[in-house]
Amino acid sequence: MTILVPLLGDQLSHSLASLQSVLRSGTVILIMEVTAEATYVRHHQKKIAFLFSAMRHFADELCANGWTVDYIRLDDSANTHNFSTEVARAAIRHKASRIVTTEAGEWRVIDAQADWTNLTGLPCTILPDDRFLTSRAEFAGWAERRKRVVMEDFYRGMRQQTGLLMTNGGPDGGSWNFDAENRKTPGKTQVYPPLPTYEPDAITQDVLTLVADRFGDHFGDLLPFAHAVTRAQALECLADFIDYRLSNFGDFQDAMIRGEDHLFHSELSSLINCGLLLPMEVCRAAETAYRAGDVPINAAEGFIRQILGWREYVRGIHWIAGRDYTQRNHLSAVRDLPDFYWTGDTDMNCMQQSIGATKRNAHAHHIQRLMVLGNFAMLIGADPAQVHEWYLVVYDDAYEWVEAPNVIGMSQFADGGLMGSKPYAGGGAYINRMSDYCQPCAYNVKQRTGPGACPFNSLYWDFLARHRDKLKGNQRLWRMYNGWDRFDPGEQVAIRSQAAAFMASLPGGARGWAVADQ
Ligand code: FAD
Ligand code: DLZ
Ligand code: SF4
Repeated sequence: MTILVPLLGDQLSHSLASLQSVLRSGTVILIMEVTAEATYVRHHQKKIAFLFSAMRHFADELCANGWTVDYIRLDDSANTHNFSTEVARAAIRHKASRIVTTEAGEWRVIDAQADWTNLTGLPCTILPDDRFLTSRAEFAGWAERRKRVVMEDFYRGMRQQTGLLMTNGGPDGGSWNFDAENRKTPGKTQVYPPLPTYEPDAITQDVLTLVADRFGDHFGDLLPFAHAVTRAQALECLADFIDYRLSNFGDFQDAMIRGEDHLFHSELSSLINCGLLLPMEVCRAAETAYRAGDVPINAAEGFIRQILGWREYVRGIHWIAGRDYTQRNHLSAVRDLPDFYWTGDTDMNCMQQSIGATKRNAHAHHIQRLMVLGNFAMLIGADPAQVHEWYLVVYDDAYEWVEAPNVIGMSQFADGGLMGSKPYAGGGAYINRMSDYCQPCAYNVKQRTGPGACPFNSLYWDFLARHRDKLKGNQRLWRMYNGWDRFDPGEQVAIRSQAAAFMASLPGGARGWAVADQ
């Protein structure tokens, strides 16, 4: 009798709970390429190629380590293209006596897993996903004990609990947070180290052909494809980041530069989120570089905070927020997301640069995601559910547990402040301060009204005015409302008319890129 271990595409860790709980003999690991996962939203072509190639390489590694793997390829003729029906088929094929699996990262798949006993008549053990540094229950317990679930409080607790960057019970460098040092703009002569690239091997080549054939009408550029797809390559990417980019990570964390897609970011999110890297090993690598004197504290702390703090925190929020989180719409925003989010066809240079990077790489860095793309969507009042779909489709690190809190919570304020204490709204001045996008733009960033005025400016003030009832009590916004109240009434009318005319001129939506049947 066989134990069947279904393993999902974002669970590619040799230390996975389900693998730890069974013996090699008498176990069959089931890995499934299924159309349902590639099309429940129509993921970026590079995202599908990356994941399928990583899954195939991981299956080979498992076999080399003595496991028996049943790998269902997308083009297998008997493939039923759905996790649950594939589990049922495999249970019969292998005469399984029970199922052991690791909990999925989103409600949709958790519900499917919960039905596997029903479907197969076999006992099914669902183990907690222990690749995070906090369990769901620990986070829920922590959150229950507070009035507000603030990331900074959570992060400090995590530093104490793990001992990361701690000496004698206190934070290394004498402070928990060095953000004040982390808002520099790189000079014109700044050199950006290239990312490691990987020539597609035979496995990846096969996957690229398959994706071009089956998903060639999905958003994004499939080629060139140079992504790491194995554990060994992922470790090389980590080492490369620590050696060449981490030391500048803190200083230029919020910068945006034309034509520079990566700057000093780690580009490790897709590798961590699919399981090829573990969050603790990544944090320890940064800490070790700091202790060796190779990187400054603001870099090591800034980076570790992203993983130990933000990544764990957003996952915790996802689970405590409940099943309807992606339907939340605190600001009652209903506009269709303009179709240039898919085509990049806009004369706003900041949007063009950020959408261009997204299309090329299935990646954009944090400030592009938050202060350009997300900010614009919130300012125009785009439907948060459509914004959520867009982010889930376009980024190769996007899974609902991490994407939804960042989009619905942090970026769109659609959860009314569960996650962030104020909306991340900004005008052109912010983008101009943090980037070199404005100088060649068709719009004038210094202008609020009139032909050629930067749309972010009027949209920003209009957003605040439009939502005054909901936002005026927010302590962190009183300065902005004071600013608005200081404009004379004629200027206020002109700003709001400018914003209204701009919004009326926006192109319609093109949801067909995100979901096939509407
Ligand atoms: P770095 O800048 O090098 O940061 C290091 C690591 O910290 C990242 O690899 C990531 O693991 C972690 N991290 C940093 N910020 C966050 C955060 N806010 N939430 C979770 N982890 C974080 N991240 C995703 O992994 N998947 C998503 O789908 C995703 N969607 C986002 C949507 C919006 C609107 C915003 C504002 C942010 C989103 N993020 C998401 C967070 C962040 O933008 C990406 O993690 C980051 O850009 C990945 O690039 P990097 O690996 O170079 O990150
Ligand atoms: C994103 C994705 C895609 C495109 N395809 C698959 C697949 O064919 N098989 C698979 O196991 N996983 C895939 N994934 C990742 C899953 O959607 C992810 O594991 C679930 O959403 C649970 O988080
Ligand atoms: Fe973006 Fe406005 Fe700057 Fe143009 S001027 S790049 S639209 S912020």
